[in-house]
Amino acid sequence: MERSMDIATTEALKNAIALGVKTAWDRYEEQLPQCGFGETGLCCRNCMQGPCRISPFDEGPKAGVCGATADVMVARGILRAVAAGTASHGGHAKHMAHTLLKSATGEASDYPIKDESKLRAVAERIGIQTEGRSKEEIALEVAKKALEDFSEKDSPLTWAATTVTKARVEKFLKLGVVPTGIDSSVSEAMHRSTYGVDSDPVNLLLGAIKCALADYAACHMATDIADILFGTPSPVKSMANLGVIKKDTINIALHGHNPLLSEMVVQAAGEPELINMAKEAGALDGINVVGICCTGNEVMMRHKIPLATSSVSQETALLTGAIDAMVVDYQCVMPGLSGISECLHTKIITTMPISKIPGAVHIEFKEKEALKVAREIIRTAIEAFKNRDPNKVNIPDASSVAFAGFSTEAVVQALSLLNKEDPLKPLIDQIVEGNIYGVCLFAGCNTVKVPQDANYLRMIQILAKQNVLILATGCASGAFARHGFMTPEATKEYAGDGLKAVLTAIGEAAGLGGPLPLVLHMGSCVDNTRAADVAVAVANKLGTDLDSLPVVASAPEPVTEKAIAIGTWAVAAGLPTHVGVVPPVLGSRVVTEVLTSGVKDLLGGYFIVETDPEKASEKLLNALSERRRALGLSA
Ligand code: BF8
Repeated sequence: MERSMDIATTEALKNAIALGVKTAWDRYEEQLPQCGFGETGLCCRNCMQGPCRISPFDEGPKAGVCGATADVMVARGILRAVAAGTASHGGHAKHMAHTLLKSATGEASDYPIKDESKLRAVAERIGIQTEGRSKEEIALEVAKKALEDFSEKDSPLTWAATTVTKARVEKFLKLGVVPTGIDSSVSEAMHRSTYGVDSDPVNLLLGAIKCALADYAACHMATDIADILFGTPSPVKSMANLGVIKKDTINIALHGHNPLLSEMVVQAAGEPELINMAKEAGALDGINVVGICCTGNEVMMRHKIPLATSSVSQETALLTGAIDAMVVDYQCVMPGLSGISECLHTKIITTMPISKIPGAVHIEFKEKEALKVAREIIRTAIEAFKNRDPNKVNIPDASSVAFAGFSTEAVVQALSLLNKEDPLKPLIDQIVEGNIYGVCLFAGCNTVKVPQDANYLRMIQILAKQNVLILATGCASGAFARHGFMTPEATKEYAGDGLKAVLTAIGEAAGLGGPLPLVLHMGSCVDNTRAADVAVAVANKLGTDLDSLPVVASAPEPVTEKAIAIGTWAVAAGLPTHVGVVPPVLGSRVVTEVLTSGVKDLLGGYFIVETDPEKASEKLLNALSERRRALGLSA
């Protein structure tokens, strides 16, 4: 099978052969054939009487030692995956909340509040008095309220209850799936899925929905606080793909998720003293910071930092031989990076106490001296550069322009150019008239199981032609960015006439002299909540709920447990949600049926599992058409 649709990635993978190292694709091939029990969710290791496996065929065991059936095993597996995703986003959000608290009390002076109007908007939304108060006073209360959302409360999570429609909250209350703590939801999920607790598959799936709503709250909180501390993104022009790595510079790749670290490295990399030090070491063009995965999206949105690569191809950045330091925090950082760095001069720098890699240098990140740590990281990169072997440098000459920075606020701002008093009206009008047939949010990862980007590329071409407005986050953004889909030129080439007219009208009103890009880059994976905010605002304005809007979501090449958590909350929010890789659920008819259809009656959203990108596009278009018809719009 082809590994990637991207020429730069394909080119860089040739360096792996020259260097004699393995990448994710090689390791995947060594794993084949993968375990059928695991693939279908029919393997349980939740106790030491196991592992137990259930035969999908007539012959063979139909229950584990404890009596757990296929339905129980699969439902428990999904719940645990959602819990792991929620723990990850929760850890990220809690880290942000603690830093906001320290910023407010003056204990973390490297983190001043950059966006006071966002702080005030968030505070007002969650019921905190803002009038006549300093930003530090407000921030302190916002941070405390955020931290309260982690343990068990006697009321719904603030960051969930204040950010979805009222009708959704009522629905969640009725179903008993309202989370009252982010961390406590994770612990409840682990409790109810352990040996001999919840053995009702439908109840377990309701547990997964409850935990996923805690994930949503964590994601929203992470985005809110990132904007408060670092500024709410607005449109910027940047570049994407391996060609952004430069030969004559110190190249520092920022990889992971939390902007607390990457913001500091970007800031320190601009300091004249360090730039001079880099030049003295022989890097004539100074210091070049590039991004990978979600932290890459964060710094791209706020600082135009180019995105080198993402997700499954993260190792290719090292294969260029020109990355001097890869600085990581947590999540989606492959342990395999370390093996590749061993035969290069590259330093992998871990920074978080909970995320270390053997073979890496550990420079621990501390909020109280964040800039100092960032400077040390840069000095380490400069030292590493001195050992760079020019014979091993081979940077693919491929990169694309990519516009990013479409936060909710930026989208509303762009729409306000068409109608200052009522910015959402033009969006709603265009949906009603059919110039925008619907909206699709692309999210999630790249996987070894699909030629990298293949599903994204096919689906966007079909959907955009049918006038579907495309939003993207996470590594979906990376996929579209490196193939040039985040440009006005892509709008001209691929958008249907209606969509092209709308994007052109907004782009021209914004003084771009042409259309907005075909794909609106809304940020990292936690920033999926930015897209949710736009949908909630439209639903509130129309006095309706999310499950009646022509909005769908797609993760065409998903990988992580975080993607499962996000997909589950997208379904809970009422969205038809496509996944392009079959999750480990096929071993249970009940779970498969509930997730792909039964849940629709309860929440309006449901999963569409479809590995063929053309059929997936068709199914998403059908879902949009069903909603348009129900609203009395042309379908
Ligand atoms: O959180 S899209 S591979 S980087 S999980 Fe990871 Fe998937 Fe990328 Fe960001 Ni999201």
